[in-house]
Amino acid sequence: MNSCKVHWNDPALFFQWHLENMGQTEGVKNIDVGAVEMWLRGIFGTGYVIGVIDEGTVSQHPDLATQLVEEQSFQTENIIRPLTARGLFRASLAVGAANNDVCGVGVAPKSMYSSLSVPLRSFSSSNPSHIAAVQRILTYDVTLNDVIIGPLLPQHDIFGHVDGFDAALRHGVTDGRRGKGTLYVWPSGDQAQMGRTCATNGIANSPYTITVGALDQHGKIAPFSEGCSSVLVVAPGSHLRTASDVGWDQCATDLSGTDLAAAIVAGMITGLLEYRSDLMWYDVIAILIESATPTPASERDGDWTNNGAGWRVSEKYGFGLPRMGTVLDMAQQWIRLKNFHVWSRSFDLEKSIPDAGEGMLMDSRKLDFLPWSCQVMFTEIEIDLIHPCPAELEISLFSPSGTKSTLLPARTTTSFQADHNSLRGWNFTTVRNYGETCFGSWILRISDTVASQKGVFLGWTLRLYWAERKIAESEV
Ligand SMILES: [Ca+2]
Ligand SMILES: [Ca+2]
Repeated sequence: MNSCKVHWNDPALFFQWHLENMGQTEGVKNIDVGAVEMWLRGIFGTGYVIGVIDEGTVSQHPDLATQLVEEQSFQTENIIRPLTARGLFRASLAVGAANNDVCGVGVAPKSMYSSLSVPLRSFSSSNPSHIAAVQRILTYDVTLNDVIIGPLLPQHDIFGHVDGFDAALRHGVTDGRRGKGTLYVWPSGDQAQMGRTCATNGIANSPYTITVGALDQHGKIAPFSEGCSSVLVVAPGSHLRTASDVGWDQCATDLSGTDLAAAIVAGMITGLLEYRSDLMWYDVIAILIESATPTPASERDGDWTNNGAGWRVSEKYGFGLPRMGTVLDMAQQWIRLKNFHVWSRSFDLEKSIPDAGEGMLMDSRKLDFLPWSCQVMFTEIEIDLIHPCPAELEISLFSPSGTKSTLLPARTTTSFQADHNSLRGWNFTTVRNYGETCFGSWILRISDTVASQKGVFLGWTLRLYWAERKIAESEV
């Protein structure tokens, strides 16, 4: 670590390349979140609490024990001790204690964390008490837990598309953080090599979550990191070093996961909130998007496109890597967005989907009653269809500006749970239309890519989320 600038004695700090990458682990300089830049401005996340969803994250480790807010934690009674330490990794990457001569440092070492425990390994979406447990922790102490880090989940195809999670997240962004909105930071998922994508993860697909993919120390996407049209940003999430309960004062090394990248982003967010406590949840998202940039390695690897508003975006990398120097510079000038709107319209039609054909197109027609000032933040599509094998389907959305979002790629059947024979009320979100005009025709395309099994399309709902942008007085 740059000892000329930061005088902390934590022995692993030097190796925590995600905080400041100088090539110390053979990575590429500046592939980091610029944490030192933030600390040098006197910002450490002071006064904020990050809720960590896991099977329990209470530890006597010195980097964690001092950071826990027990009264804002929720412990499930039947979990005595976590069998996995992932929640501890996440907590220490976000808020691990600094300058205690132990292990490393969190991105926001003066933020605190709460432990929101839920049985993850046994989770079943057909068990109402499991659903209720997740709904409860998503909004537990919602006015006090400012940021929530989501976990990796088994069988996440099913997990998100459950009635009730959307309502819980909406409650969090409406009432959380005393009306400014809880920030939900969610991993995109770690099973890309098994053909999975976050398109089928309903919570990662919510417009109310910040979906994060994982970078390696060279700035390339980690091979396990799932992509989809709702990935917002990427952060370091491969070969990391941080505190856990491997030993009283030890560091765990060589850790990887999109949930760890999400934890790092959560620490960045409390730093941003310390600097600008007045920001609404959607201001935070807009600042992350606008400050993120493609890494040099991603330029050779990504599927970057320019959207209609000139923002570069990729399904693997989202808008790229945000770094705290730029985030704080932008926050200093930021004029708060106002009047967050959700506009929606449903289109019902019962129509069989052509089997193995070109696909069917549905057109929203001109939305000429929307205000001209409407600039999209997120686009959400709710799909209602029945098909014996939804994995044969590919669903894409084309914005009025012509930007394509693959809402659901055609996949191998193994990536879908066997008991899915419909997509009834499934929501897909794309962030790829950020800044584009709402105005014009939105075209949905559904293709059945494999001959034999056929389905029926019942209807869709288009939801546009946007906020009004006030023009700076200096620009008038
Ligand atoms: Ca430490
Ligand atoms: Ca078919």
